[in-house]
Amino acid sequence: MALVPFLQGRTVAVMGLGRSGTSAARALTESGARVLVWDDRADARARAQADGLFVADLAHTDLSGLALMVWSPGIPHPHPPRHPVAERARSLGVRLVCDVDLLLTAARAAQSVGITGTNGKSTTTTLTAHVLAAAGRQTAVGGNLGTPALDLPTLDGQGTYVLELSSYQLELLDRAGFDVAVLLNITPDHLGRHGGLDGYVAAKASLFDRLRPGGVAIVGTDDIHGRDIAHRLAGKARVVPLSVERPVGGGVFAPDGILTDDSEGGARRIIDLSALPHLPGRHNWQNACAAYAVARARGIAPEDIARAIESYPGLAHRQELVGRIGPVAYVNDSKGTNADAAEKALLCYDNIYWILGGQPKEGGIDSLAPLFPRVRKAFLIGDATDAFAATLKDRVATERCGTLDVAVGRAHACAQADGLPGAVVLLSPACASWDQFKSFEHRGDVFRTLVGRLSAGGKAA
Ligand code: UMA
Repeated sequence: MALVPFLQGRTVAVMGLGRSGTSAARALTESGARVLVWDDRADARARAQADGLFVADLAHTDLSGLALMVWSPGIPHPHPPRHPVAERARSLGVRLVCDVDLLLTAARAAQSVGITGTNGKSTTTTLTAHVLAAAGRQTAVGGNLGTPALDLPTLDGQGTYVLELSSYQLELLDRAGFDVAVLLNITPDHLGRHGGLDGYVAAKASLFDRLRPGGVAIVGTDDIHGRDIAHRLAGKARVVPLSVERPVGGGVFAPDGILTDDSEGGARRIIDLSALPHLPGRHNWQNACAAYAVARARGIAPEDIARAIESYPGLAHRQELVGRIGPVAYVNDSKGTNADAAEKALLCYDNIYWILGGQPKEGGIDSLAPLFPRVRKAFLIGDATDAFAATLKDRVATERCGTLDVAVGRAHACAQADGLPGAVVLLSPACASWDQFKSFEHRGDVFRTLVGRLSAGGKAA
């Protein structure tokens, strides 16, 4: 746990008692602050009270003398529906910050890398941390990824925080500074929360307002927003542009899968990414370019970075290769909870035995139609079955399987019978998991177990 000594003896409020709020309340209490907590849910308040925290209704309690309010990133605040506690805090001049701001304000001596973007944040964050750690650097990795910032250790000047940052967290930064800031890409997301696309882009771009003097801005330039931001930063900070569509002068790029570094005068081929099983697909080439650029900015030699990228084990539930039986690969992409994410996986393979379905998302899978020719057969599960069957009708052979165990068994049987080269049984559901599972992690774990049983010669269902 990181301590926040600058708030010792001060009164601090914590709004929201999920992962980040609970972690912040613990760290602040440990740091000697007087902590008031609140959550709009009664069960969360009851848990906090049982844990010995001081629960106070922040909409009505006296907030005078409050040093700041730690706001949980997931609670909407500036845009409708406006949150009454945020309104009240602002009217009283109380700063709203998230846990990341407290961590980086408290641990100023440490180096910090902030990574954002609509897609690819988690892979880039873990890959970056893997490369730094492989080079013997002390690192702590967390943020939006799952480990709340204040659950990380306090690092000194030798250490580096590698933090995945959501647009929600970026809006709640005040004094945090970054030595390296990465923006991977921007496509429309969370628009309601940010009052539209402009608000979302502004939240993402605000990361670069927090660059420390001498800091490095690493910017994906394959979308118009990234190109604009890189253009605006030119001359104000050292900018390393990234692309997986074309060579970019002064940047790091991999349009053909060969990671090439032109950031230090003269293009230099570093590593062939197309052969790496744990970083499949063009989107992962961009993640690798970003991690490479961060590591170079931290002074790690290109050869060492290349070796570390090669040894990256990949992230669970994101195109995770969980088994091979005969000619067939079994890939767990349970994190593919919407069509955009599933598209990334479908693009990587031919001869796909596709397991999909669950709790449907708006828009369904219509946008994936151009990729349907890659699918040999679709195996449908969960609540989305009827809707997806209608979309796939007359375009892809489909089986209604109901549950994941049945789908894995059927997909396995079909793939093995066909024996096609490069065949993949792919769980990339394009749906949330909550109709049949606790979480996408749970769904992916079940898939892994079922494939394990098949590998051992058993049956999935
Ligand atoms: N709550 C209220 N009032 C409200 C809404 C919520 O009191 O009006 C309370 C809830 O009852 C709950 C708490 O707020 O107790 C939840 O807070 P939260 O939504 O910020 O969730 P945390 O559990 O603290 O998790 C947050 C991030 N969640 C979000 O930003 C939605 C996690 O990112 C992050 O891993 C975690 O902090 C640790 O840093 C998740 C996420 O979905 C992965 N992020 C979004 C994304 O990636 O798209 C941005």
